[in-house]
Amino acid sequence: MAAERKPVDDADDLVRGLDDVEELLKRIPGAKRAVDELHDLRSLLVGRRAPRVAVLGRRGSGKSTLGNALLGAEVLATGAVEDTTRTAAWVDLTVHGDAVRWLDTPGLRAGGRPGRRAEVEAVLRAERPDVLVWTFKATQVDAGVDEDLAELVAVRASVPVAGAAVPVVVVVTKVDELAPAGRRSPPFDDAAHRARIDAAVETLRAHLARALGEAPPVVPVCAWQRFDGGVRTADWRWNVERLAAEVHGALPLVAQLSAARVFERGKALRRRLAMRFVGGATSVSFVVGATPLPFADLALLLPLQTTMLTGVVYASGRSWSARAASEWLAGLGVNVGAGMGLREVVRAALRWVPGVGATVSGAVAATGTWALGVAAVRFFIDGATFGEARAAFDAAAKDGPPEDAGGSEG
Ligand SMILES: Nc1nc2c(ncn2[C@@H]2O[C@H](COP(=O)(O)OP(=O)(O)OP(=O)(O)O)[C@@H](O)[C@H]2O)c(=O)[nH]1
Ligand SMILES: [Mg+2]
Repeated sequence: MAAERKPVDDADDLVRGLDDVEELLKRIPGAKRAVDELHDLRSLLVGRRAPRVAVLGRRGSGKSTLGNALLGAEVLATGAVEDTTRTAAWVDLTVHGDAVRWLDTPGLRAGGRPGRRAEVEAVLRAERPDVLVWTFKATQVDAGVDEDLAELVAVRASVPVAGAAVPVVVVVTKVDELAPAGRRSPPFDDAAHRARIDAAVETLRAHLARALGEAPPVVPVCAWQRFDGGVRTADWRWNVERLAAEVHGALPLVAQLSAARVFERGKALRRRLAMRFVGGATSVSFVVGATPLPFADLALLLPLQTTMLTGVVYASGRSWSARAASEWLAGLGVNVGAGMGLREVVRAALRWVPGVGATVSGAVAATGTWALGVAAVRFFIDGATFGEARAAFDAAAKDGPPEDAGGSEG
């Protein structure tokens, strides 16, 4: 388990390498953006931790089912009888080889349980969630909603402020129940049904704007799945990708890599995060490569490219080692010796980029990083073959990175 959570084989080495890059960047006037980018990549990979997601809402509104839908596994108890979840406690869940900390709460507004909100607030105060996910049943977005909204405002206010109030993502659950009779399963492309879903979202948006004075994302979903003995036998999930994207977007950088892995319908997120590593490493490589000696040399590109490749592989949901890296490069046709560390492997790959000698220019450094990153994304994220990844490398090495390869895009 501990080994699984380590970002790379030789994490200490990598951190020292990134420190060296930062030292260099700090001596270069005008490299502030590159320093920020480097910090972001570092937070994403080296600083990575499990996301903390808290799900709240009325009894029986589908909170536990929603957790199972996002994670794609039967990890939380659900039930037709209201009040299935009885206690609020953070739990560590392991799904798809990564960890997430989840707070599944008992329904608020439980008649006869006036102390329940205080319990939930105490748990939220003790450990701050990264995001509050608040569920409203599709058939309950209007009548009686004021009480839910008052609870949302009060509970959110109980979460310690960290720079800003904790972000909220609002979910309209069980949208299948809005369907005209007899058409309840996805894809919900019936126009009348879609109009009802849109109307429920708009109604809730208006209430939220009034109660919160801001406009959190509101995502309609169907979350229902059936598992028999741990095996999924029915899947009515609809729009869960959107929800995964909204929750992911609300997370701090340090929680984004694990979240992209644990959200089962998160393929688009995984690709975007992988490209963020590639774009960020490319733009920092440019600055490093453009710096005249004696400060910069090829070795400084290695921690950057190692961070990038490790980030791409992790985003794809796999784990990574020097051995896996050399096997991958060998598969692409790069000659790497057996038993090399990850940095040596990356160094070997770099020699393969046209124009790389003892020193490199900014453009060559950026191109080498970009081409390696693009090949890794094609292979690990898109599932391309070695031949296709090699072709992507060659094309990227020929064309160089696009103008806007810089990382901080959404
Ligand atoms: N048709 C349909 N049923 C759903 C959906 N989501 C949840 N349910 C059902 O609604 C019931 C309650 O779901 P839970 O996930 O247990 O709700 P909860 O909010 O966790 O409930 P408590 O823990 O009791 O507060 C269960 O029977 C679920 O199968 C959905 O999207 N569609
Ligand atoms: Mg529950």
